[in-house]
Amino acid sequence: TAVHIIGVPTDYGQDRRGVDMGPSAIRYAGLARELAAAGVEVEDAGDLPVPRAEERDPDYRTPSEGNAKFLRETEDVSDRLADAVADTVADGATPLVLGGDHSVAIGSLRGSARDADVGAVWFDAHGDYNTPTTSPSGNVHGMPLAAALGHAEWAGVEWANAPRLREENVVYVGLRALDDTERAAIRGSEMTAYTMSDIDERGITDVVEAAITVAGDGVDGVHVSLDLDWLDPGIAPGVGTPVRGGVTYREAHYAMERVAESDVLRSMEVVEVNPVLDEHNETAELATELAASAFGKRIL
Ligand code: DIR
Ligand code: MN
Ligand code: MN
Ligand code: MN
Repeated sequence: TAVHIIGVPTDYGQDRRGVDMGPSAIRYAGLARELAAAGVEVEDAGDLPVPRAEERDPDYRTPSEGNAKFLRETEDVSDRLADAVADTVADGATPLVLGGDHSVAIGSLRGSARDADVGAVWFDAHGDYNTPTTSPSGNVHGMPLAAALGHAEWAGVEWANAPRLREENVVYVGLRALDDTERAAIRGSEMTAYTMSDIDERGITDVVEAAITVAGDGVDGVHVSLDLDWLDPGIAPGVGTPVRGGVTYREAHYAMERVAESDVLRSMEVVEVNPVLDEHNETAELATELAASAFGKRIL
């Protein structure tokens, strides 16, 4: 496998500055070296140019005038990222997108699903299924799955939709923090949701196996979205919206090892690493190790 790294230093999608340094922090933690050690051919495509949030006006509204912030900027980044991801896949390589906040998933999903049917596994504490009118925060990092699936006000928003991603092939793993409207929308959808309670009850092996099977059913490949707040904040403190009770170091590694073994990975992103909130770049180091596992690194 060849992996192409695409950095997307955005922080438009949430309120804490610093997540735009995620791509640097992850590279500094040795991503290319770790992937090479895993036997992967690596090419670093650098970062997409992302204008600084301070130089922009967050207040442009629509889709359908909700409260979503920086939508114009998010559209611009999503368009360019979708092209980069689609081109990478067309070249026969696997894109590894480094966020930035989770709004980058809009572009990743649209690009990955441009010429193929794809599923998605969402490793996250959160549902990321808000819309500009249901969102309590107005932060687009809480909306990318709804955007890609064309849910509610996101319907027909061409730059945000991934028409060849179907709800039936979208699976959450490790949910533990949902907004009320989000909870209702997820219950009413065709997505599959495994919460932390499911992991407690069935174990990570069983849950991840089921997730990959559902996401990969009848599609050409699977997009893996890894939000570092999926992990317990004790081991991943450098995230903007930590939620206690997350997965452990070994559970996370096992899940990524299983992703590698399943051989369905079409594209991946690692998001929400914020080195400003972290003391020794621990979270970026963890992100690096987990990406290496997802691309085939083994203990023995
Ligand atoms: C919250 C937080 N549900 C929101 N979402 C996060 O702002 O919509 N997603 N942190 O990862
Ligand atoms: Mn997220
Ligand atoms: Mn999250
Ligand atoms: Mn456009």
